[in-house]
Amino acid sequence: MPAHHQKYFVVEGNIGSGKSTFLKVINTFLNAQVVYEPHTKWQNVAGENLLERFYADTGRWAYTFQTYAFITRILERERAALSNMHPFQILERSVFSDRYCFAQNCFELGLMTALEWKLYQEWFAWLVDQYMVKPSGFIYLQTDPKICYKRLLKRNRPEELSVTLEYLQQLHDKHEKWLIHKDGVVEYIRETPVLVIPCDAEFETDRDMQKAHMSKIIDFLEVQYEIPGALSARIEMLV
Ligand code: TTP
Ligand code: MG
Repeated sequence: MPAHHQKYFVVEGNIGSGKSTFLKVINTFLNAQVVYEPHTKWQNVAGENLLERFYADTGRWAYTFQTYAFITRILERERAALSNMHPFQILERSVFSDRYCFAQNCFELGLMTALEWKLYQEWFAWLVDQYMVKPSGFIYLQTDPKICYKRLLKRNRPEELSVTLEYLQQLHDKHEKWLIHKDGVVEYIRETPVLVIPCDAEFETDRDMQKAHMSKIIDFLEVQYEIPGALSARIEMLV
């Protein structure tokens, strides 16, 4: 099916909130194609580690990083769509979290200049309006920043050593502002439904918790969007 015809949902949440772990659970239980965040691409751009540069000197690289994150997210979804045998896709983050959480935060902290922020917003608005397929819904993993921080330390990615609890708190506030309060969000996605899943409790190793999360997702997908086949295939594992 062509990429622009495919329905997709987005799992959103702070750094370390549990998105990748959540997508693995979806992959086990549901008939959906999961598309992970393309961070390995950011770690090797013609031999350079852009993610590392971004964290090492955010003021210098924020704008550059955001442009590359935008394009790689779109290409990753389209590439995956070409081989998708499932009725829909579920993505890890989107250009919208880039815009409303990460880029916005960089600007507010003075890590993007007013000029860079203006340029970013101009091309973002145009590309989103002219070219993007709208997400059918957001699945927001709402996790206490202190718990995100613990999970981050556990994962121990070298590029993320400079990430502080304070930074995670700022990003958390941005997610809440965007997905819960819909504050300052463009018309384009203001009406897009949001399913909130509290994710403070451990679920990486807790099968019952995983099933409880999946039941919520299934209700969200099937009741609201009537996606045929969403329940099929692996649903028997839920009972
Ligand atoms: P990830 O699922 O990797 O977090 P994320 O995908 O939201 O992060 P990013 O924004 O960078 O993409 O979880 C982070 C770490 O926490 C990982 O090592 C797994 C661990 N973890 C647990 O130990 N228990 C849990 O219940 C969850 C959700 C994650
Ligand atoms: Mg992840």
